[in-house]
Amino acid sequence: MCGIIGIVSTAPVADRLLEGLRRMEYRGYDSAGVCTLHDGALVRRRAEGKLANLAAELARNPAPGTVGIAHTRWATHGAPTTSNAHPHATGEVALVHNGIIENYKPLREELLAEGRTLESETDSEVVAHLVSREVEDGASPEAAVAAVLPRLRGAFALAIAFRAHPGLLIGARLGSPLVVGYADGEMFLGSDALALAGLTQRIAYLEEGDWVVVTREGAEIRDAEGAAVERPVTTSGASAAAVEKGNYRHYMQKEIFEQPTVVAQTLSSYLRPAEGRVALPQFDFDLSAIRRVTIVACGTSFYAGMVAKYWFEQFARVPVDLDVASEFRYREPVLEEGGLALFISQSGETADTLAALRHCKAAGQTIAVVVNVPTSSMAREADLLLPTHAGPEIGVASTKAFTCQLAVLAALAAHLAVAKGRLSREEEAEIVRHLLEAPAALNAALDHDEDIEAMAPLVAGARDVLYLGRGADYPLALEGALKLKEISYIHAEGYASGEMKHGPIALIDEHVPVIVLAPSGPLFEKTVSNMEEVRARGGRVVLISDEDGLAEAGAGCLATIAMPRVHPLIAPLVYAVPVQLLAYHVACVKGTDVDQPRNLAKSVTVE
Ligand code: HGA
Repeated sequence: MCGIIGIVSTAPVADRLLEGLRRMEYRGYDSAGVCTLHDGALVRRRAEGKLANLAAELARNPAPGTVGIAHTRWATHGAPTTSNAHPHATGEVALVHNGIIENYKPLREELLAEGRTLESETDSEVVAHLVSREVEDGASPEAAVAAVLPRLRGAFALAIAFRAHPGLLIGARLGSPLVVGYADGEMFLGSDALALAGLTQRIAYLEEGDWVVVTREGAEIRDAEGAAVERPVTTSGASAAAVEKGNYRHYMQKEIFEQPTVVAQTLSSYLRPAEGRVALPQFDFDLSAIRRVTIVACGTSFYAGMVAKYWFEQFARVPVDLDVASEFRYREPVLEEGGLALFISQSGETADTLAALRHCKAAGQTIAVVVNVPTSSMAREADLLLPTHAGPEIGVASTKAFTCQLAVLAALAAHLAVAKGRLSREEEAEIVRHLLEAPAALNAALDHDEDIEAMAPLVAGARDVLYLGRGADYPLALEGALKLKEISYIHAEGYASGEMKHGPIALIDEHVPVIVLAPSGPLFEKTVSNMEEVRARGGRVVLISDEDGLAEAGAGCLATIAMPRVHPLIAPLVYAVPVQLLAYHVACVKGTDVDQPRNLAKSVTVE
């Protein structure tokens, strides 16, 4: 989603603002802009499209100044044009915004009725004018912001610069994340610690409703009531190096190949191999008393949750409800006492998921979160924080975060099962043993990269693709289809193998590749029968299976992809690799923008 950065310094800021935007470009890339304060004026530079266009604009028309704000946009209101790009400015105020001002229409009417001219179609611009109006009427920057914030409904992270006050910026957050960065003689605002990696590691996280006045000397933070508050300054581990592509062509490719390492890293904080035990971080409630689990997430995280539903029910015999976050609150879910509500999100800031979390919290549920950013809003609001240790995920299409989520969820399922008395010590040790095999199995799966690259052209020409899987591999079929849609723009659907005959089979012809995920095991024969139903209708099958599966059913397929033979528990982690690689190589064949696919953005902080 939109990325925000602000710097108050004594040295020129434009280059560093641009550098910060580069680290955040994965969040949004339809336009970008910078505004600095120089010689008593606001100097604004904006450009449509990728950040390179803004860099070129700044090369042509530099933005001098030692104080400034910048933004990379993922449009919600108004087309991705230069005039809709942030910063939005009046003569007095310039502002960048992440979020949605839900009541912008009446505010806009009010401003227009006063004869003010608004230049953009965005919701954000009204905030610049509201603040500006106060300043023009003689209010100080602090008083202007304090007067305007209570009038805004919706979600916002804001950074505001004032023409007549060149030594300060004001930031505010409600619903969208904003951090304050501390350094000697200069201060920063940013959407997250990663945005400020390379500038500072000393970070304070604003709480909901906080706003902050930032000067070169420091920050004065106030809460929603205007009372001065302290927010702890922590040392962020985010490093600029972690946001480099290394020798890889794309972030997504790098992140796919990081999976053995980061899954091992994640597992190491949940498993005690020597004792054959699963261990969770500290928490303060009785896991054995949990009677129902409600899992809520979006996108790829939702599919991780879907795999977890299989595991929780199979191992712990606890009933699981599963919802996409954007639907959850609005269907008035029944949340019984003694329920654990589990939220899964790479960023920990996903607006729909965060709103669902708060809904469950208000309803008295115990809150657990699986997030990749341990300082995120979800992490801070949870009773049980289960971090993944995937490192920064920059590719918009999630890969390593997904497999790390699965690793954590498998550990949680086992732990819950032990707490519930459903798993003996021996069975727990057995699960630990299988989970520990995952990193090596992921490596073995990655060894087939070249085979997958070689067969990608067979899929790249298709208009539609079906993915089939059964049991805990069914969510993988959904995830495979999502990955392909996201980065290659080919229409793809995932189905439970047995469901195909109830409708989607009508789509089958020789032009629709059908990707079948079928590790050998108890469900293999059934899936192969569904595959035969496809073939009997002229359909072309790509079978992803292990040696035994391919020996039994590989003949006559359009292509086969060999996977290591693994225990069914870790099959969803391992089979994530070929569907990720297939989507990746198909996108490369098609020449699409793998890391910044059209219309998408990472860390979806708007509802
Ligand atoms: N509503 C603003 C900001 C969008 C945003 O935060 N996206 O993540 C706009 O459309 O410019």
